[in-house]
Amino acid sequence: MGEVLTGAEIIWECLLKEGVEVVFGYPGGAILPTYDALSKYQDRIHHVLVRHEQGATHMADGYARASGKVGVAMATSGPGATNMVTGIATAMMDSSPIVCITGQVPSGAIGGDAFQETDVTGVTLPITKHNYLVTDIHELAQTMREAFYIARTGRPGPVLVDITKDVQNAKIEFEYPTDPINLPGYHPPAQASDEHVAAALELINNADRPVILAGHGVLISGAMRELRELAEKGSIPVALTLLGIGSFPASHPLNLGMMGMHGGAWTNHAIQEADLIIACGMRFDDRVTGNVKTYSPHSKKIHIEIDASEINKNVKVDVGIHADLGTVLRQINPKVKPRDRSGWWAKIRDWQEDANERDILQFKTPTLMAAQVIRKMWEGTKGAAFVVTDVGQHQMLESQYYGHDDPHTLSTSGGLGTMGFSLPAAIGASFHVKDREIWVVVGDGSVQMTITELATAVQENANIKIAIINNGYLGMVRQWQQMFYESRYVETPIYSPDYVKLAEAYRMPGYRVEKLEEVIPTMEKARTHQGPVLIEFVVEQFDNVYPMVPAGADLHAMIRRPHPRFEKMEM
Ligand SMILES: Cc1ncc(C[n+]2csc(CCOP(=O)(O)OP(=O)(O)O)c2C)c(N)n1
Repeated sequence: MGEVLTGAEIIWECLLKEGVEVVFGYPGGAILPTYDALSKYQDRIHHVLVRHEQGATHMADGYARASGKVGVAMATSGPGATNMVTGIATAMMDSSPIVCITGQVPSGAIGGDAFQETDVTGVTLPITKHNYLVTDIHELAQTMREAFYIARTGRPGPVLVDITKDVQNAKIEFEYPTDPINLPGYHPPAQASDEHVAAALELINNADRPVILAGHGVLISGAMRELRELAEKGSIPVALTLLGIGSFPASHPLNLGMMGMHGGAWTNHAIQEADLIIACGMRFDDRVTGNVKTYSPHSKKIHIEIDASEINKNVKVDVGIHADLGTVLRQINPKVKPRDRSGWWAKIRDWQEDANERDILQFKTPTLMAAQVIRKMWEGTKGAAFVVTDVGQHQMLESQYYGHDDPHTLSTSGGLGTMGFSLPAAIGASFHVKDREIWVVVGDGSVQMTITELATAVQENANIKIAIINNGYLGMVRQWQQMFYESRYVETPIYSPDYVKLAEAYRMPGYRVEKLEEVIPTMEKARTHQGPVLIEFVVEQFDNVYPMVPAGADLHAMIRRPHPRFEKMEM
Protein backbone atom coordinates (compact mmCIF):
# COMPACT_ATOMS: atom_id res chain seq x y z
CA MET A 1 0.00 0.00 0.00
CA GLY A 2 1.38 3.35 -1.00
CA GLU A 3 1.27 6.50 1.06
CA VAL A 4 -1.58 8.96 0.55
CA LEU A 5 -0.10 12.06 -1.05
CA THR A 6 -1.31 15.23 -2.72
CA GLY A 7 -0.88 15.65 -6.46
CA ALA A 8 1.76 18.30 -5.68
CA GLU A 9 3.73 15.81 -3.60
CA ILE A 10 3.33 13.17 -6.28
CA ILE A 11 4.97 15.52 -8.80
CA TRP A 12 8.09 15.74 -6.63
CA GLU A 13 8.03 12.00 -5.87
CA CYS A 14 7.93 11.28 -9.61
CA LEU A 15 10.85 13.65 -10.21
CA LEU A 16 12.85 11.80 -7.54
CA LYS A 17 11.97 8.44 -9.11
CA GLU A 18 13.26 9.76 -12.45
CA GLY A 19 16.57 10.71 -10.83
CA VAL A 20 16.05 14.48 -11.06
CA GLU A 21 18.49 16.47 -8.94
CA VAL A 22 17.78 20.01 -10.08
CA VAL A 23 14.69 21.89 -11.26
CA PHE A 24 14.75 25.35 -12.85
CA GLY A 25 11.59 27.30 -12.22
CA TYR A 26 9.50 30.25 -11.12
CA PRO A 27 6.40 30.16 -8.92
CA GLY A 28 2.91 31.59 -9.40
CA GLY A 29 -0.73 30.98 -8.46
CA ALA A 30 -1.55 27.90 -10.54
CA ILE A 31 1.62 26.04 -9.53
CA LEU A 32 1.65 27.23 -5.92
CA PRO A 33 0.53 23.92 -4.34
CA THR A 34 3.55 22.27 -5.98
CA TYR A 35 5.90 24.99 -4.70
CA ASP A 36 4.37 24.63 -1.24
CA ALA A 37 5.06 20.87 -1.33
CA LEU A 38 8.67 21.57 -2.41
CA SER A 39 9.40 22.51 1.22
CA LYS A 40 9.36 18.76 1.98
CA TYR A 41 11.76 17.89 -0.84
CA GLN A 42 14.36 20.65 -0.74
CA ASP A 43 16.91 18.35 0.87
CA ARG A 44 16.71 16.03 -2.13
CA ILE A 45 15.98 18.28 -5.10
CA HIS A 46 17.67 21.62 -5.70
CA HIS A 47 15.37 24.28 -7.12
CA VAL A 48 16.93 27.18 -9.01
CA LEU A 49 14.88 30.36 -8.94
CA VAL A 50 15.33 31.88 -12.39
CA ARG A 51 14.53 35.47 -13.33
CA HIS A 52 12.38 34.70 -16.38
CA GLU A 53 10.77 31.41 -17.41
CA GLN A 54 12.60 31.47 -20.77
CA GLY A 55 15.75 31.22 -18.66
CA ALA A 56 14.32 28.14 -16.90
CA THR A 57 13.79 26.29 -20.18
CA HIS A 58 17.26 27.20 -21.50
CA MET A 59 18.80 26.13 -18.18
CA ALA A 60 16.97 22.79 -18.32
CA ASP A 61 18.09 22.45 -21.95
CA GLY A 62 21.69 23.42 -21.13
CA TYR A 63 21.70 20.90 -18.28
CA ALA A 64 20.27 18.20 -20.56
CA ARG A 65 22.81 18.82 -23.33
CA ALA A 66 25.70 18.74 -20.87
CA SER A 67 24.57 15.72 -18.87
CA GLY A 68 22.61 13.59 -21.32
CA LYS A 69 19.88 13.47 -18.64
CA VAL A 70 16.43 15.01 -18.85
CA GLY A 71 16.34 18.68 -17.78
CA VAL A 72 13.31 19.93 -15.85
CA ALA A 73 11.71 23.38 -15.91
CA MET A 74 8.66 24.52 -13.95
CA ALA A 75 6.34 27.51 -14.28
CA THR A 76 2.90 28.78 -13.51
CA SER A 77 0.02 29.04 -15.98
CA GLY A 78 -0.59 31.86 -18.50
CA PRO A 79 2.42 34.19 -18.77
CA GLY A 80 4.72 31.78 -16.93
CA ALA A 81 3.92 29.04 -19.42
CA THR A 82 4.02 31.27 -22.51
CA ASN A 83 7.41 32.64 -21.43
CA MET A 84 8.67 29.09 -21.87
CA VAL A 85 7.74 28.89 -25.53
CA THR A 86 11.07 30.03 -27.02
CA GLY A 87 13.04 27.64 -24.82
CA ILE A 88 10.77 24.73 -25.71
CA ALA A 89 11.07 25.46 -29.45
CA THR A 90 14.85 25.71 -29.04
CA ALA A 91 14.98 22.28 -27.37
CA MET A 92 12.68 20.82 -30.01
CA MET A 93 14.82 21.96 -32.93
CA ASP A 94 18.00 20.63 -31.31
CA SER A 95 16.54 17.33 -30.01
CA SER A 96 17.18 18.17 -26.38
CA PRO A 97 15.30 16.18 -23.72
CA ILE A 98 13.48 18.46 -21.31
CA VAL A 99 10.28 18.10 -19.31
CA CYS A 100 8.36 21.32 -18.63
CA ILE A 101 5.82 21.24 -15.84
CA THR A 102 3.24 24.00 -15.84
CA GLY A 103 0.42 24.76 -13.44
CA GLN A 104 -3.01 25.21 -15.01
CA VAL A 105 -6.19 26.85 -13.71
CA PRO A 106 -8.61 24.42 -11.96
CA SER A 107 -10.26 21.87 -14.28
CA GLY A 108 -13.69 23.40 -13.78
CA ALA A 109 -12.43 26.83 -14.83
CA ILE A 110 -10.81 25.70 -18.09
CA GLY A 111 -12.31 27.40 -21.11
CA GLY A 112 -13.77 30.25 -19.08
CA ASP A 113 -10.89 32.72 -19.61
CA ALA A 114 -10.00 32.37 -15.96
CA PHE A 115 -7.24 34.57 -14.57
CA GLN A 116 -3.93 33.49 -16.12
CA GLU A 117 -5.54 30.82 -18.27
CA THR A 118 -3.73 29.97 -21.50
CA ASP A 119 -4.25 26.84 -23.54
CA VAL A 120 -0.58 25.95 -23.25
CA THR A 121 -0.93 22.44 -24.65
CA GLY A 122 -2.49 24.09 -27.72
CA VAL A 123 0.25 26.71 -27.89
CA THR A 124 3.09 24.18 -27.59
CA LEU A 125 1.59 21.38 -29.69
CA PRO A 126 3.87 22.00 -32.70
CA ILE A 127 6.99 22.65 -30.62
CA THR A 128 6.90 19.70 -28.24
CA LYS A 129 7.64 16.08 -28.96
CA HIS A 130 4.49 15.42 -26.97
CA ASN A 131 2.40 17.23 -24.38
CA TYR A 132 -0.23 16.44 -21.78
CA LEU A 133 -2.98 18.17 -19.84
CA VAL A 134 -3.61 16.36 -16.55
CA THR A 135 -7.09 16.91 -15.07
CA ASP A 136 -7.38 13.66 -13.11
CA ILE A 137 -5.02 12.80 -10.26
CA HIS A 138 -5.28 9.10 -11.14
CA GLU A 139 -3.35 9.82 -14.34
CA LEU A 140 -0.66 12.00 -12.82
CA ALA A 141 2.10 9.51 -11.98
CA GLN A 142 1.76 7.52 -15.20
CA THR A 143 1.80 10.77 -17.23
CA MET A 144 4.97 11.98 -15.51
CA ARG A 145 6.61 8.66 -16.25
CA GLU A 146 5.62 8.72 -19.90
CA ALA A 147 6.82 12.31 -20.20
CA PHE A 148 10.36 11.37 -19.13
CA TYR A 149 10.32 8.26 -21.29
CA ILE A 150 9.27 10.16 -24.40
CA ALA A 151 11.71 13.03 -23.74
CA ARG A 152 14.78 10.79 -23.54
CA THR A 153 14.11 7.91 -25.95
CA GLY A 154 14.37 7.77 -29.74
CA ARG A 155 15.06 11.26 -31.02
CA PRO A 156 15.00 13.20 -27.75
CA GLY A 157 12.89 16.31 -27.34
CA PRO A 158 10.79 18.48 -25.05
CA VAL A 159 7.62 17.23 -23.34
CA LEU A 160 5.23 19.53 -21.52
CA VAL A 161 2.96 18.40 -18.69
CA ASP A 162 0.24 20.91 -17.80
CA ILE A 163 -1.33 20.06 -14.42
CA THR A 164 -4.48 21.69 -13.14
CA LYS A 165 -4.48 23.22 -9.68
CA ASP A 166 -7.20 20.87 -8.40
CA VAL A 167 -5.07 17.87 -9.39
CA GLN A 168 -2.16 19.32 -7.42
CA ASN A 169 -4.45 19.70 -4.39
CA ALA A 170 -6.23 16.32 -4.65
CA LYS A 171 -5.05 13.30 -2.68
CA ILE A 172 -4.48 9.71 -3.70
CA GLU A 173 -2.50 6.70 -2.66
CA PHE A 174 0.82 6.98 -4.49
CA GLU A 175 2.57 4.14 -6.19
CA TYR A 176 5.04 4.71 -9.00
CA PRO A 177 4.12 2.40 -11.86
CA THR A 178 6.83 -0.09 -12.77
CA ASP A 179 5.27 -2.01 -15.67
CA PRO A 180 7.02 -1.56 -19.06
CA ILE A 181 5.94 1.52 -20.94
CA ASN A 182 4.09 0.65 -24.13
CA LEU A 183 2.87 3.63 -26.11
CA PRO A 184 0.84 2.88 -29.22
CA GLY A 185 2.63 4.13 -32.35
CA TYR A 186 5.85 5.01 -30.52
CA HIS A 187 8.58 2.41 -30.97
CA PRO A 188 12.10 3.81 -31.36
CA PRO A 189 13.94 1.50 -33.77
CA ALA A 190 17.19 -0.30 -32.96
CA GLN A 191 19.20 -1.92 -35.74
CA ALA A 192 19.45 -1.96 -39.53
CA SER A 193 18.26 -4.82 -41.76
CA ASP A 194 20.89 -7.04 -43.43
CA GLU A 195 19.86 -5.65 -46.83
CA HIS A 196 20.47 -2.09 -45.69
CA VAL A 197 23.85 -2.97 -44.22
CA ALA A 198 24.86 -4.73 -47.45
CA ALA A 199 23.68 -1.80 -49.60
CA ALA A 200 25.58 0.71 -47.46
CA LEU A 201 28.75 -1.41 -47.53
CA GLU A 202 28.61 -1.78 -51.29
CA LEU A 203 28.58 2.02 -51.64
CA ILE A 204 31.25 2.64 -48.98
CA ASN A 205 33.70 0.04 -50.27
CA ASN A 206 33.42 1.27 -53.86
CA ALA A 207 33.61 5.02 -53.24
CA ASP A 208 36.66 7.02 -54.35
CA ARG A 209 35.64 10.35 -52.84
CA PRO A 210 33.48 9.66 -49.77
CA VAL A 211 32.66 12.18 -47.03
CA ILE A 212 31.04 11.41 -43.68
CA LEU A 213 28.61 14.05 -42.41
CA ALA A 214 28.53 13.79 -38.63
CA GLY A 215 25.61 15.41 -36.83
CA HIS A 216 24.18 15.79 -33.34
CA GLY A 217 22.91 12.20 -33.58
CA VAL A 218 26.48 10.90 -33.17
CA LEU A 219 26.64 12.53 -29.74
CA ILE A 220 23.09 11.55 -28.77
CA SER A 221 23.67 7.95 -29.81
CA GLY A 222 27.09 7.93 -28.13
CA ALA A 223 28.59 6.63 -31.39
CA MET A 224 31.88 8.58 -31.27
CA ARG A 225 34.09 5.50 -31.15
CA GLU A 226 32.18 3.81 -33.99
CA LEU A 227 32.35 6.97 -36.11
CA ARG A 228 36.10 7.14 -35.64
CA GLU A 229 36.49 3.49 -36.53
CA LEU A 230 34.56 3.96 -39.77
CA ALA A 231 36.58 7.05 -40.73
CA GLU A 232 39.95 5.54 -39.88
CA LYS A 233 39.28 2.20 -41.51
CA GLY A 234 38.29 3.78 -44.79
CA SER A 235 40.48 6.96 -44.65
CA ILE A 236 37.22 8.86 -44.99
CA PRO A 237 37.07 12.63 -44.28
CA VAL A 238 34.57 13.69 -41.61
CA ALA A 239 32.63 16.95 -41.93
CA LEU A 240 30.62 18.14 -38.94
CA THR A 241 27.36 20.00 -38.52
CA LEU A 242 27.37 22.80 -35.92
CA LEU A 243 25.75 20.48 -33.38
CA GLY A 244 28.00 17.61 -34.44
CA ILE A 245 31.07 19.49 -33.23
CA GLY A 246 32.83 17.33 -30.62
CA SER A 247 31.60 14.07 -32.14
CA PHE A 248 35.00 13.68 -33.85
CA PRO A 249 38.20 15.27 -32.46
CA ALA A 250 39.07 18.63 -34.03
CA SER A 251 42.76 17.70 -34.04
CA HIS A 252 42.18 14.40 -35.86
CA PRO A 253 43.79 14.51 -39.33
CA LEU A 254 40.60 13.16 -40.94
CA ASN A 255 38.49 16.01 -39.49
CA LEU A 256 37.33 18.60 -42.03
CA GLY A 257 35.61 20.79 -39.45
CA MET A 258 32.21 22.41 -39.86
CA MET A 259 30.21 22.29 -43.09
CA GLY A 260 27.58 24.64 -44.45
CA MET A 261 26.86 28.35 -44.54
CA HIS A 262 29.97 29.27 -42.51
CA GLY A 263 31.78 25.97 -42.88
CA GLY A 264 35.28 25.54 -44.23
CA ALA A 265 35.60 26.18 -47.96
CA TRP A 266 37.50 22.88 -48.26
CA THR A 267 34.69 21.13 -46.38
CA ASN A 268 31.97 22.43 -48.66
CA HIS A 269 34.02 21.74 -51.79
CA ALA A 270 34.64 18.20 -50.60
CA ILE A 271 30.89 17.67 -50.11
CA GLN A 272 30.13 19.09 -53.55
CA GLU A 273 32.72 16.91 -55.28
CA ALA A 274 32.12 13.74 -53.28
CA ASP A 275 30.96 10.53 -54.90
CA LEU A 276 29.49 9.27 -51.61
CA ILE A 277 27.90 11.03 -48.66
CA ILE A 278 27.48 9.03 -45.45
CA ALA A 279 25.11 11.15 -43.35
CA CYS A 280 25.19 10.11 -39.71
CA GLY A 281 22.56 11.46 -37.31
CA MET A 282 21.92 14.74 -39.09
CA ARG A 283 18.99 16.24 -40.95
CA PHE A 284 20.22 18.18 -44.00
CA ASP A 285 19.22 21.56 -42.59
CA ASP A 286 19.23 24.38 -45.17
CA ARG A 287 22.20 25.97 -43.36
CA VAL A 288 24.08 22.75 -44.17
CA THR A 289 22.97 22.14 -47.76
CA GLY A 290 22.52 25.54 -49.38
CA ASN A 291 20.51 25.05 -52.57
CA VAL A 292 19.29 21.45 -52.36
CA LYS A 293 18.90 21.26 -56.16
CA THR A 294 22.67 21.54 -56.64
CA TYR A 295 23.68 19.85 -53.38
CA SER A 296 26.46 17.27 -53.70
CA PRO A 297 25.29 16.48 -57.23
CA HIS A 298 27.60 13.56 -58.08
CA SER A 299 27.23 11.55 -54.90
CA LYS A 300 25.30 8.51 -53.83
CA LYS A 301 23.88 9.11 -50.38
CA ILE A 302 23.49 6.97 -47.28
CA HIS A 303 21.45 8.42 -44.41
CA ILE A 304 21.48 6.79 -40.96
CA GLU A 305 18.91 8.48 -38.72
CA ILE A 306 16.77 7.61 -35.71
CA ASP A 307 13.86 9.81 -36.87
CA ALA A 308 12.20 8.26 -39.94
CA SER A 309 10.58 11.56 -40.90
CA GLU A 310 14.02 13.05 -41.58
CA ILE A 311 14.91 10.46 -44.24
CA ASN A 312 14.20 11.80 -47.75
CA LYS A 313 12.73 14.98 -46.22
CA ASN A 314 15.17 17.58 -47.56
CA VAL A 315 17.60 15.49 -49.59
CA LYS A 316 16.74 12.30 -51.47
CA VAL A 317 19.04 9.45 -50.50
CA ASP A 318 19.95 6.08 -52.04
CA VAL A 319 20.10 4.13 -48.79
CA GLY A 320 17.99 5.39 -45.86
CA ILE A 321 18.53 3.52 -42.60
CA HIS A 322 16.05 4.21 -39.84
CA ALA A 323 17.81 3.01 -36.68
CA ASP A 324 20.16 3.89 -33.84
CA LEU A 325 23.41 5.19 -35.34
CA GLY A 326 25.83 3.44 -32.98
CA THR A 327 24.11 0.09 -33.56
CA VAL A 328 24.19 0.53 -37.34
CA LEU A 329 27.88 1.50 -37.38
CA ARG A 330 28.69 -1.55 -35.27
CA GLN A 331 26.94 -3.62 -37.95
CA ILE A 332 28.75 -1.90 -40.83
CA ASN A 333 32.28 -1.29 -39.55
CA PRO A 334 33.64 -4.86 -39.47
CA LYS A 335 33.09 -5.16 -43.22
CA VAL A 336 34.48 -1.78 -44.29
CA LYS A 337 37.51 -2.37 -46.51
CA PRO A 338 40.62 -0.19 -46.15
CA ARG A 339 41.16 1.72 -49.40
CA ASP A 340 43.81 4.14 -50.67
CA ARG A 341 42.13 7.51 -50.95
CA SER A 342 45.28 9.63 -51.16
CA GLY A 343 44.22 11.27 -54.44
CA TRP A 344 41.03 12.50 -52.79
CA TRP A 345 42.97 13.73 -49.77
CA ALA A 346 45.49 15.60 -51.97
CA LYS A 347 42.63 17.55 -53.49
CA ILE A 348 41.21 18.40 -50.07
CA ARG A 349 44.64 19.52 -48.80
CA ASP A 350 44.92 21.95 -51.77
CA TRP A 351 41.62 23.55 -50.84
CA GLN A 352 42.77 23.74 -47.22
CA GLU A 353 46.00 25.47 -48.13
CA ASP A 354 44.19 28.16 -50.06
CA ALA A 355 41.82 28.71 -47.11
CA ASN A 356 44.69 28.91 -44.62
CA GLU A 357 46.26 31.74 -46.59
CA ARG A 358 43.04 33.73 -46.37
CA ASP A 359 42.61 33.11 -42.65
CA ILE A 360 42.07 36.32 -40.65
CA LEU A 361 44.70 35.11 -38.19
CA GLN A 362 47.29 35.59 -40.97
CA PHE A 363 46.52 39.32 -41.20
CA LYS A 364 48.05 42.15 -39.18
CA THR A 365 45.04 44.04 -37.87
CA PRO A 366 44.91 47.42 -36.16
CA THR A 367 42.03 46.38 -33.89
CA LEU A 368 41.24 43.33 -31.76
CA MET A 369 39.40 40.76 -33.88
CA ALA A 370 36.72 38.45 -32.51
CA ALA A 371 38.45 35.48 -34.17
CA GLN A 372 41.67 36.32 -32.33
CA VAL A 373 39.83 36.36 -28.99
CA ILE A 374 38.36 32.93 -29.67
CA ARG A 375 41.73 31.52 -30.73
CA LYS A 376 43.36 32.91 -27.58
CA MET A 377 40.55 31.42 -25.54
CA TRP A 378 41.30 28.05 -27.13
CA GLU A 379 44.99 28.46 -26.32
CA GLY A 380 44.32 29.69 -22.79
CA THR A 381 42.00 26.81 -21.96
CA LYS A 382 44.12 24.26 -23.88
CA GLY A 383 41.03 23.42 -25.89
CA ALA A 384 39.52 21.71 -22.88
CA ALA A 385 36.77 24.12 -21.83
CA PHE A 386 33.04 23.51 -21.98
CA VAL A 387 31.86 26.33 -24.22
CA VAL A 388 28.34 27.66 -24.53
CA THR A 389 27.81 30.00 -27.45
CA ASP A 390 25.01 32.34 -28.37
CA VAL A 391 23.82 33.24 -31.85
CA GLY A 392 25.59 35.39 -34.41
CA GLN A 393 29.09 36.00 -35.72
CA HIS A 394 30.71 35.05 -32.40
CA GLN A 395 28.93 31.66 -32.55
CA MET A 396 30.24 30.90 -36.03
CA LEU A 397 33.73 32.13 -35.15
CA GLU A 398 33.78 29.91 -32.09
CA SER A 399 32.90 26.91 -34.24
CA GLN A 400 35.73 27.83 -36.62
CA TYR A 401 38.46 28.82 -34.15
CA TYR A 402 37.89 26.82 -30.97
CA GLY A 403 38.97 23.25 -31.65
CA HIS A 404 36.79 20.85 -29.67
CA ASP A 405 38.51 17.52 -29.24
CA ASP A 406 36.08 16.07 -26.74
CA PRO A 407 32.40 15.22 -27.09
CA HIS A 408 29.77 17.23 -25.23
CA THR A 409 31.99 20.32 -24.84
CA LEU A 410 30.02 22.73 -27.05
CA SER A 411 26.47 23.77 -26.36
CA THR A 412 24.72 26.10 -28.80
CA SER A 413 21.31 26.82 -30.26
CA GLY A 414 21.64 25.50 -33.81
CA GLY A 415 18.23 24.79 -35.30
CA LEU A 416 16.27 27.70 -33.87
CA GLY A 417 19.23 30.08 -33.54
CA THR A 418 17.86 31.50 -30.31
CA MET A 419 19.59 34.67 -29.16
CA GLY A 420 19.72 34.67 -25.38
CA PHE A 421 20.41 30.94 -25.11
CA SER A 422 23.97 30.97 -23.83
CA LEU A 423 23.91 32.58 -20.38
CA PRO A 424 21.02 30.51 -19.00
CA ALA A 425 22.17 27.34 -20.81
CA ALA A 426 25.60 27.72 -19.19
CA ILE A 427 24.03 28.14 -15.76
CA GLY A 428 22.12 24.91 -16.40
CA ALA A 429 25.26 23.13 -17.59
CA SER A 430 27.12 24.25 -14.45
CA PHE A 431 24.97 21.84 -12.42
CA HIS A 432 26.56 18.96 -14.25
CA VAL A 433 29.94 20.09 -15.62
CA LYS A 434 32.34 20.15 -12.69
CA ASP A 435 35.59 18.97 -14.25
CA ARG A 436 35.95 21.68 -16.91
CA GLU A 437 35.92 25.45 -17.06
CA ILE A 438 32.67 26.73 -18.51
CA TRP A 439 33.00 29.67 -20.91
CA VAL A 440 30.07 31.59 -22.34
CA VAL A 441 30.84 33.20 -25.69
CA VAL A 442 28.12 35.74 -26.34
CA GLY A 443 27.54 38.85 -28.46
CA ASP A 444 26.55 42.24 -27.10
CA GLY A 445 23.12 41.77 -28.68
CA SER A 446 22.49 38.23 -27.48
CA VAL A 447 23.61 38.82 -23.91
CA GLN A 448 21.08 41.61 -23.50
CA MET A 449 18.24 39.21 -24.35
CA THR A 450 18.56 37.18 -21.13
CA ILE A 451 20.90 39.35 -19.07
CA THR A 452 18.41 39.10 -16.20
CA GLU A 453 19.89 35.67 -15.49
CA LEU A 454 23.12 37.26 -14.22
CA ALA A 455 21.30 37.48 -10.91
CA THR A 456 20.60 33.74 -11.02
CA ALA A 457 24.26 33.05 -11.82
CA VAL A 458 25.35 35.07 -8.79
CA GLN A 459 22.68 33.63 -6.49
CA GLU A 460 23.71 30.08 -7.44
CA ASN A 461 27.41 30.99 -7.59
CA ALA A 462 27.49 29.24 -10.98
CA ASN A 463 31.12 28.77 -11.95
CA ILE A 464 30.81 30.30 -15.41
CA LYS A 465 33.05 32.80 -17.19
CA ILE A 466 31.13 35.09 -19.51
CA ALA A 467 33.01 36.46 -22.53
CA ILE A 468 30.99 39.21 -24.18
CA ILE A 469 32.27 39.81 -27.71
CA ASN A 470 31.25 43.43 -28.09
CA ASN A 471 31.31 44.72 -31.65
CA GLY A 472 28.67 47.39 -31.06
CA TYR A 473 26.37 45.79 -33.62
CA LEU A 474 23.97 42.96 -34.12
CA GLY A 475 26.95 41.72 -36.04
CA MET A 476 25.59 38.87 -38.10
CA VAL A 477 22.64 40.95 -39.27
CA ARG A 478 24.98 43.85 -40.02
CA GLN A 479 27.03 41.43 -42.13
CA TRP A 480 23.92 40.52 -44.17
CA GLN A 481 23.12 44.21 -44.55
CA GLN A 482 26.65 44.87 -45.79
CA MET A 483 26.60 41.98 -48.24
CA PHE A 484 23.01 41.98 -49.47
CA TYR A 485 21.46 45.36 -48.53
CA GLU A 486 24.12 47.81 -49.74
CA SER A 487 25.49 48.49 -46.26
CA ARG A 488 22.30 50.08 -44.97
CA TYR A 489 22.79 49.37 -41.28
CA VAL A 490 19.16 49.78 -40.27
CA GLU A 491 18.65 49.11 -36.54
CA THR A 492 21.77 47.02 -36.10
CA PRO A 493 24.04 49.37 -34.15
CA ILE A 494 23.18 48.42 -30.56
CA TYR A 495 23.77 50.32 -27.34
CA SER A 496 25.25 48.44 -24.42
CA PRO A 497 25.50 49.24 -20.74
CA ASP A 498 28.92 49.58 -19.13
CA TYR A 499 29.41 45.83 -18.62
CA VAL A 500 32.13 46.22 -16.00
CA LYS A 501 29.85 48.39 -13.89
CA LEU A 502 26.97 46.04 -14.56
CA ALA A 503 29.03 43.13 -13.24
CA GLU A 504 29.84 45.22 -10.20
CA ALA A 505 26.14 45.99 -9.70
CA TYR A 506 25.42 42.26 -9.72
CA ARG A 507 28.34 41.80 -7.29
CA MET A 508 30.54 39.77 -9.60
CA PRO A 509 33.99 40.56 -10.99
CA GLY A 510 34.03 42.29 -14.37
CA TYR A 511 36.86 43.20 -16.77
CA ARG A 512 37.22 44.97 -20.09
CA VAL A 513 39.80 43.89 -22.69
CA GLU A 514 40.76 45.90 -25.76
CA LYS A 515 44.17 44.51 -26.70
CA LEU A 516 45.24 41.09 -27.89
CA GLU A 517 47.99 40.75 -25.30
CA GLU A 518 45.47 41.30 -22.49
CA VAL A 519 43.24 38.39 -23.49
CA ILE A 520 45.03 35.49 -21.79
CA PRO A 521 46.12 37.35 -18.62
CA THR A 522 42.53 38.55 -18.09
CA MET A 523 41.17 35.06 -18.63
CA GLU A 524 43.64 33.89 -16.03
CA LYS A 525 42.39 36.44 -13.54
CA ALA A 526 38.85 35.29 -14.23
CA ARG A 527 39.59 31.66 -13.55
CA THR A 528 41.09 32.33 -10.14
CA HIS A 529 37.62 33.37 -8.99
CA GLN A 530 35.22 30.58 -8.09
CA GLY A 531 31.85 31.76 -9.42
CA PRO A 532 30.61 33.92 -12.26
CA VAL A 533 32.96 36.43 -13.88
CA LEU A 534 32.25 38.70 -16.82
CA ILE A 535 34.80 39.88 -19.39
CA GLU A 536 33.91 42.33 -22.13
CA PHE A 537 36.10 42.03 -25.23
CA VAL A 538 35.85 45.20 -27.32
CA VAL A 539 36.42 44.01 -30.89
CA GLU A 540 36.51 45.26 -34.49
CA GLN A 541 33.01 46.33 -35.57
CA PHE A 542 33.15 45.63 -39.29
CA ASP A 543 34.69 42.21 -39.69
CA ASN A 544 32.65 39.45 -41.30
CA VAL A 545 32.48 35.71 -40.93
CA TYR A 546 33.95 33.97 -43.97
CA PRO A 547 33.31 31.93 -45.93
CA MET A 548 29.63 32.58 -46.37
CA VAL A 549 27.18 30.70 -48.54
CA PRO A 550 24.40 33.24 -49.19
CA ALA A 551 21.01 31.84 -48.10
CA GLY A 552 19.71 29.50 -50.80
CA ALA A 553 22.88 29.68 -52.92
CA ASP A 554 24.83 26.66 -54.14
CA LEU A 555 27.06 25.24 -51.42
CA HIS A 556 30.21 25.80 -53.48
CA ALA A 557 29.28 29.43 -54.30
CA MET A 558 30.87 30.82 -51.16
CA ILE A 559 31.75 34.45 -50.55
CA ARG A 560 35.39 34.20 -49.53
CA ARG A 561 37.65 36.49 -47.55
CA PRO A 562 39.83 38.26 -50.15
CA HIS A 563 43.14 36.49 -50.70
CA PRO A 564 46.00 38.59 -49.25
CA ARG A 565 48.21 37.81 -52.24
CA PHE A 566 45.79 39.40 -54.67
CA GLU A 567 43.62 41.91 -52.85
CA LYS A 568 43.80 44.30 -49.94
CA MET A 569 41.54 43.28 -47.11
CA GLU A 570 38.45 45.44 -46.82
CA MET A 571 37.36 46.37 -43.32
C1 LIG B 1 15.66 35.84 -30.54
C2 LIG B 1 16.31 36.23 -31.84
N1 LIG B 1 16.02 37.41 -32.42
C3 LIG B 1 16.61 37.77 -33.59
C4 LIG B 1 17.52 36.94 -34.18
C5 LIG B 1 18.18 37.33 -35.50
N2 LIG B 1 19.64 37.45 -35.33
C6 LIG B 1 20.51 36.47 -35.67
S1 LIG B 1 22.10 36.86 -35.32
C7 LIG B 1 21.67 38.37 -34.75
C8 LIG B 1 22.70 39.33 -34.24
C9 LIG B 1 23.41 38.85 -33.03
O1 LIG B 1 24.13 39.92 -32.49
P1 LIG B 1 25.18 39.72 -31.34
O2 LIG B 1 24.61 38.92 -30.25
O3 LIG B 1 25.70 41.05 -30.96
O4 LIG B 1 26.29 38.82 -32.02
P2 LIG B 1 27.30 39.12 -33.22
O5 LIG B 1 26.66 38.65 -34.48
O6 LIG B 1 27.59 40.59 -33.23
O7 LIG B 1 28.51 38.31 -32.88
C10 LIG B 1 20.27 38.56 -34.84
C11 LIG B 1 19.57 39.81 -34.46
C12 LIG B 1 17.77 35.70 -33.55
N3 LIG B 1 18.60 34.80 -34.06
N4 LIG B 1 17.18 35.40 -32.37
